[in-house]
Amino acid sequence: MTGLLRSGAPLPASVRAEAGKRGLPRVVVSTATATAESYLQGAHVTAWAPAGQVDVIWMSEKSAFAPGAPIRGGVPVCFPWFGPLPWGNAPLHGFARVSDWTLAEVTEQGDEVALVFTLSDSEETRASAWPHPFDARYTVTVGAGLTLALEVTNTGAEPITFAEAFHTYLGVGDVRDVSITGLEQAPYVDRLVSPEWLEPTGEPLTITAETDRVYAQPGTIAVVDRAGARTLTITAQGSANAVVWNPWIAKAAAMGDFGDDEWTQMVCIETCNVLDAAVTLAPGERHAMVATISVSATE
Ligand code: TA6
Repeated sequence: MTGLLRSGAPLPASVRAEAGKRGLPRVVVSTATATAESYLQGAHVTAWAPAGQVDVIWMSEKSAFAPGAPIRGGVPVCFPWFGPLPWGNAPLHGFARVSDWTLAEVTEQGDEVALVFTLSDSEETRASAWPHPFDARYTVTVGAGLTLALEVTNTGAEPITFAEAFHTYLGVGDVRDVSITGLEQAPYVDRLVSPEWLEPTGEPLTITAETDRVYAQPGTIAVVDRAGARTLTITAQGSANAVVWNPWIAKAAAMGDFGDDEWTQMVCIETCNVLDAAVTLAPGERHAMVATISVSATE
């Protein structure tokens, strides 16, 4: 899998390119501080484990890894829309996560490795439900933390508006024994009930049923994973929302690429700009959304 890097430059010793599942190309990072992997399809991170930790990123055993189909688990990059579109046969959560990104740069900085993926408008995207010129640059920095940075530039002559999300699947010991803090003061939409914004709950979120909520202006979010004896913390910049999702029993059973019993091992904490926080860029403008995930022992 040489030549994966657009420039043709050799990869650092800590990074290898290989054929991943179902032959889809991926890059694998192995350093003293962490291991990680990302597929070029969707620039989709499918693994990240700091040294001494079990994987923080959850993957379904049933993910299809089919060309052009969403990978179940990991960090889907949702762009330029979130969720289903009310019109057209558009893929759920946008075309970015089912597109082939280019691995433009790989750099080692101390004990971190930065992978830079790029995606721009193409004949295919211009024929989609969102036919606008754009450049997207997605930097995945692998170290004792995982930093995801999506920069979108409006390369056209008209304003563009888009939604975006890191649809991050986090692995937990048992989602029924998890407490999620940082959302106590955030208004939210319960997408299972209605589109109206509800008052903040004032307390940590626990998962006791199918959960699909959009929060406005969340703080730093912490997933206290008691069964996994660790806390996963997500800090964000350039993001107005967070989504919390767990399919619970029935929805997990209804998804062909999701094991019936897997729902207890994951929770999605999605750093995003969605609903009325969709991003509008004037021609030439750029917007960055950044999320950093870190792991600590649970007090
Ligand atoms: O972000 C939550 C959500 O929109 C849920 O409503 C459910 O549709 C889920 O995403 C689907 O996730 P997927 O990885 O299949 O796109």
